[in-house]
Amino acid sequence: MKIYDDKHIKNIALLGAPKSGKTLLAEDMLFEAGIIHRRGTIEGKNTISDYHEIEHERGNSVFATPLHTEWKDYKINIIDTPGFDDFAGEMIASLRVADTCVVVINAYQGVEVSTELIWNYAERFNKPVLFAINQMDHPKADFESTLASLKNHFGAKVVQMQYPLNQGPDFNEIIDLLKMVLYRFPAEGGKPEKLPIPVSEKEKAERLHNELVEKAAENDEKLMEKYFEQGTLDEDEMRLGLKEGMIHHDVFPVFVMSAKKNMGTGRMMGFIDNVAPTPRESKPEYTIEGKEIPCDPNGPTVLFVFKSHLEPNLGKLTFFKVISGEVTSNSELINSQTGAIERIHQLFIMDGKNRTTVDKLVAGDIGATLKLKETYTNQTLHAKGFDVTVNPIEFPEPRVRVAVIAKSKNDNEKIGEVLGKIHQEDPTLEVEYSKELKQLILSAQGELHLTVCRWFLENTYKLNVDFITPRISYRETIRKPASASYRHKKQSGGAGQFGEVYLKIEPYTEGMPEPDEFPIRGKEVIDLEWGGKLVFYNCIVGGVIDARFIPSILKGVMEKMEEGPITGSYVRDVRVMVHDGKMHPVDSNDISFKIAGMMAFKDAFMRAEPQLLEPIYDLEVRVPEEIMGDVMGDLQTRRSLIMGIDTNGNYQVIKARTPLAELDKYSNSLRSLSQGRASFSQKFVDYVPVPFDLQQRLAKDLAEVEAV
Ligand SMILES: Nc1nc2c(ncn2[C@@H]2O[C@H](COP(=O)(O)OP(=O)(O)O)[C@@H](O)[C@H]2O)c(=O)[nH]1
Ligand SMILES: [Mg+2]
Repeated sequence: MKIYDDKHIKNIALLGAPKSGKTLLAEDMLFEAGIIHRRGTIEGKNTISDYHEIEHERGNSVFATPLHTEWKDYKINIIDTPGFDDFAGEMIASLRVADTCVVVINAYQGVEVSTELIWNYAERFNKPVLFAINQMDHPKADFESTLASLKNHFGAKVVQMQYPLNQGPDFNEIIDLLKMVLYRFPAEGGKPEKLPIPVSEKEKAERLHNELVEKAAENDEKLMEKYFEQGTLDEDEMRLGLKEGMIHHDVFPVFVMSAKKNMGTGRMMGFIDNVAPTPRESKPEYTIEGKEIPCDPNGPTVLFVFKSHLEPNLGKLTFFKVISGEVTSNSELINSQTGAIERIHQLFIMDGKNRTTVDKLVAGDIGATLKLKETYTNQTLHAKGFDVTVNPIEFPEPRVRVAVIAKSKNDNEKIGEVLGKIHQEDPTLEVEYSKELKQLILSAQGELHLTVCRWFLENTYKLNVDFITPRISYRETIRKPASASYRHKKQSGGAGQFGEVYLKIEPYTEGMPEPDEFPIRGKEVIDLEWGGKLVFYNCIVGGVIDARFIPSILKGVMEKMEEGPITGSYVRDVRVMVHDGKMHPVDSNDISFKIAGMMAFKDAFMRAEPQLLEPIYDLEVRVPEEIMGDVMGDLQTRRSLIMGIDTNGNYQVIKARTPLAELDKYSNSLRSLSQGRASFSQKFVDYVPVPFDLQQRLAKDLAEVEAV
């Protein structure tokens, strides 16, 4: 296969709401370019992009799939992404390495909630955007209202490149406003006839063409001058202006097509060839320290791994973009994060499951390799002596959590291990054994993401699991001061045990004055692993407790802090003053004082108005106007505090603060309330007091567990 240099490579990501037709469009692009000779269909489960068994089972994309076409003199690398929010990780990684985002819009739905989410990411990465209005052949296709919804959401930078002359099942004609021709497609699609614009359309086409010329001129002073001098621009000048506009995120060209009928894709590919920025023209990459890495084929080799996964029957497949230099099939590179030396044995261009071996890939290109030992998603490989780390992708925080339980006890350990591996490939999925909850906690982007993860556990790794609602990590604290004492005494044959402790406890707050009730002999401030503090004072006078027993008392207190008196949860934000006690010359020892300390602490704690705290999250829910009421109502049943409502285009953004205990299956409820048209994100904020009745119920639950 031909090696393309950085001037002849275009990297695009196909993004868009589920079912807009991204996968079929990718198929159509490959077909148009002659990479494949037969077009697969979604229903026939035989597209190049959706080749995984799980994608066939579900009937939609789950993974981002890199593909390629060669169109005219260019290689277009295409990454087909899944549209569901649950697979945001795949989408973001693709967006990150693409130089142009092709946002596919369904011609009968217009802009959808997921389109907006994708848009936000494209904005964040400041990537050039091109809109592809697909499904023009659909009976309900409505070009004008779809275009209006684009302009409404994304403003005046949305620039019409084409318009259809007909739509719905008869769709076969497009007027092109750059070339000023009419394309008429044969019934089977493919190469259109080029015809003059009919008289009846002349006026409209001229008007839109002039708008386009103006848009193209706006982005370059020289072009602007020319435009004023000549009153117009030629095709090449327009291309130049549009390219500048795309790079600066000032022009979002709109194309129309039908992937199903193979009409219009070729023209869009031509535009990508001629106008969309090359990797070198795009914004450069940066190192983690913020230093620019130029896209230079003669520079030192730097690869950025944007995706890796275990491919059945093949092994680990690693996808990368060549950020700088070139990579050959025997390059030896270093992983900047782990220091591991990785040898590239084979280099591939991937089209779904089809591999084409190549000898070399240069800066700007996208490729894959097999069997890297220790390199995973979001890591950098670089040439020896050029130690850089490409600024990694910031993946979104997980939004759902479950506890994973092996159906067979023997599998418990293996499940943690396998999930750890899955996390290295998909960083939006996190796994952690919680010592506190005594559960293996899996966090993911949504229920669908979990379903896919379970599918892998069961099918790829042959591990059967249950996902259950995880316990909640409560915290315990106190609301007022209290004192208590405890005498531990045991005299049953042999050496006895004796220790007596008097202590006072108080709620601790940052910056509070030192206690003045007792003389302070010693002080220890402990930053608790689980958040909050314990401040422990030795206030013993006259040596009533020997200094060597003070650490034992602290140990006793800590033990109770780890298993709080109300529900067995961690205790936080308490200060303890040990101010009196008694020793026995023979029987006193560490264990006696530890027990006395623990029991005195527990007793004091229960008198100090103990308060259970629960984790609370900030929630941001984006909903279409019409279902605001339902979503608000649902949030209110979840003990949420509504913090504010903002309007953003057609959507409302509800900001709420909700206890974690009420967020179980929230993504499911939201999906069914909104038919998938709403989305949310969540972020841990703090621990807050649990309402009294709930605290009582939880304390009772614990008492019952302990009684068993
Ligand atoms: N009528 C029509 N249907 C299309 C077109 N493109 C895709 N579809 C159908 O829309 C559904 C979703 O397509 P798919 O490519 O999986 O969408 P994706 O989720 O965006 O990847 C499938 O049933 C396709 O056959 C099109 O141009 N016209
Ligand atoms: Mg798809």
